[in-house]
Order: sequence, then structure tokens, then C-alpha cells
Amino acid sequence: MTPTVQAHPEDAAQLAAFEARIAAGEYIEPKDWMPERYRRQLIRMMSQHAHSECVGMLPEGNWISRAPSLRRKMTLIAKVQDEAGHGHYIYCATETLGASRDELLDELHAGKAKYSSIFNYPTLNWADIGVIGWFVDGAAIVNQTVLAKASYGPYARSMIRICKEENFHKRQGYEICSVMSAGTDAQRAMLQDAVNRWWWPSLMMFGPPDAASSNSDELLRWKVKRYTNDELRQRFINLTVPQAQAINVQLPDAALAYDTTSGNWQSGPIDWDEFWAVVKGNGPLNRERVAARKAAHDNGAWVRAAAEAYAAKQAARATAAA
Ligand code: BYC
Repeated sequence: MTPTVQAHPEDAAQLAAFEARIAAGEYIEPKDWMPERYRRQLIRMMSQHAHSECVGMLPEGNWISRAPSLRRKMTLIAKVQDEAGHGHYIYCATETLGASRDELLDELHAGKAKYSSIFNYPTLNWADIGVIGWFVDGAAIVNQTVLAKASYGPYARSMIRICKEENFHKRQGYEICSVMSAGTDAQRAMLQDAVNRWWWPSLMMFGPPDAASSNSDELLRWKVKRYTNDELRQRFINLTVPQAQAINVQLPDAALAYDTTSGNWQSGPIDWDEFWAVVKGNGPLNRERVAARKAAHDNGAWVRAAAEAYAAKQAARATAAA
């Protein structure tokens, strides 16, 4: 149950001014007054987003050593590196709300923090890398282009560069798919298999249906979200169906049909039991993903220690020279 903001009497004027700024379409900046509930909602959503970017490196990173050519390897390395950068931008933006990165990472490593359900599925063959770029980055673009207009300035601004990079990611993924679709029977079969496995989890990235979305009302009112989960999911489906047709790939939904009245491609039912199982930690790879992130963090301890020692040395030199 989402608690509502209980304004203290002395905060009523500030709350009214805040709501008026949101209504006027102004950005809220770190030093501006904001309701505690707005701050907490942003920390929740932004930290989950940052974690998703970092955990999202794992399924694809797994294929760097097995990319089928040097060009594919270089592109995949660049993409995975970009995702690390996205995580860093969003952790930095979350820090402006008073949440320390260490605290957020501790929650991730303890298995308490959420991150996007999609990254708990395995990457079984090379076509998965193409389909992740096409579907997962494609879904991320639909979601994040709108978040670039979120009412919290640092979050919105972090989305601008991220969306540019996601566009490159999506194109490289779709290009892998289009090359495979024009390839041998075995390549076409690999591609179709990957599409069959990733389609439904990609639709789940947009979150539960609106009726089950506990945070949406508040986030829409505060213009953090601009569209509902179902609206963005529909937009993604409408964009993706013609792309699948263009490369002769079947989306695994027998009920998928174009509705002339609404102009939407209507999909069959989504398995929300599967979604909630994955969100609650029981997806195919939840435990492995958290363990891999924790191991990466632990193995990087010496790098952080060296960076801190170097910064301290530089600071001491600067003080001595002053
Ligand atoms: N997975 O009230 P709702 C990328 C949770 S990475 C897990 O609708 P909200 C990439 C939700 O947190 C980019 N949990 O929530 C990286 C909430 O639980 P709590 C990923 C989910 O916040 C590497 C509960 O369910 N994108 O592109 O209003 C390689 C009820 O949901 C999910 C982002 O992170 C889910 N899919 O809306 C390649 C986008 N969905 O916290 C690519 C930023 C829902 O109340 N986030 N839950 O316990 C958002 O836009 C929104 O947070 C969501 C959910 C639409 C995801």
C-alpha cells in the first residue's frame, strides 16, 4: 500500500508551491524543496533503473568472448560499456536525492533491491544478442524517451545521452536480426527461437498492468511518469510488429491482431504470474545475477581503494602546494 504525503501544517504552503511548479511543467532540482514522498519515490525508481543497467550487462557480457566476428565483438563491448555508463549516470542522479551509492549497492548485493525482470532470463545463443538489442533496448527507448521529460531534472537530463546510446544499441541488435533472417535455415531458426523466448519478457519490462500498478497514480500526478505502463507497452507493440514483418519473423502471439478502430496491434494475454515470480526473485537466473554483481563488486575493491588513495595523494599535494 503506497502511503500518501502527509504534509505537516508548516509545509502546506511549500507543498502547494511544489504542486504548482509541477503543474506548470517546471523541473525540480536537487536543492529545491520537495515532499519526502516524491524524494522516496524517485530514489526507489531511479535506483532500480541504475541497478537494471548494471545487471543488464551480464546477459550480453556473457557473449563477448563468443561474438562471431571482430566487428560484432567490438560493437558488443561498446554496448556493454555503455550500459555501465548508464548505471553510473543514474546512480549519480540518485545521489543528488541523498541516497548513497554504497547503500544502494548493498541492497542490490543483499538481494533486496529490484531491477528489471528481463535480465533474469538466460542468453542461450548468438541470436539472443540481436533480439536483446532489438526488443530490450527498443523497449527501453520507448520508456526512457518519456522519462527524459520526467519532472526531476537530474533524472530527465541523464536520459538524454542514454536514449541516444540506446538508439545505437537497438540498431545494432536489429541489424544482427536482419542479417540472421537473411541467412541459412539454421540461422533463421536460431533467430525465431530467440524471438519466441524474449517477446513476452520484453512486454513485461513495462511493468504490471495499470490496474496492478501501485505507484503509477502518484508518479503520473507528479509527472515523473507521463504515460501508464499499458500505454507504453502498447506503443512498443505497435512499433515492433512492422519491424518483425520487415524481417519475416513471427512474434509468438497467435492472438496478435490489428484493431482498425484504435489503430493498435492488440496482443494476447500476458502471463502475469510469471512476471510476479521473476520480480519476487524466482526467475530463471535471479540468484546467479545478484551473485555475479556481488562478485564483480568484491573483485573491484582494489580498484576503488587505489582510486581513493590516488585522490588522497592528489589532494595532499594540492594542499602542500597552496
Ligand atoms: N521488473 O507500480 P509499478 C536497459 C515493480 S535497463 C522488476 O508499475 P512503477 C538495458 C515495481 O518496481 C532499463 N520489477 O512500478 C540495460 C514495483 O515494485 P516496488 C530498464 C518491476 O515504478 C542493459 C511493482 O513492480 N528500464 O534498458 O510505477 C542492457 C509495481 O509496479 C518491473 C527502467 O528501469 C519490472 N519490469 O513502474 C540492455 C525504466 N515492473 O518498487 C538494456 C525505469 C514493475 O513498489 N523504470 N516492477 O516494490 C520505470 O519506468 C518504472 O519503474 C517501471 C515500473 C515502468 C519499470
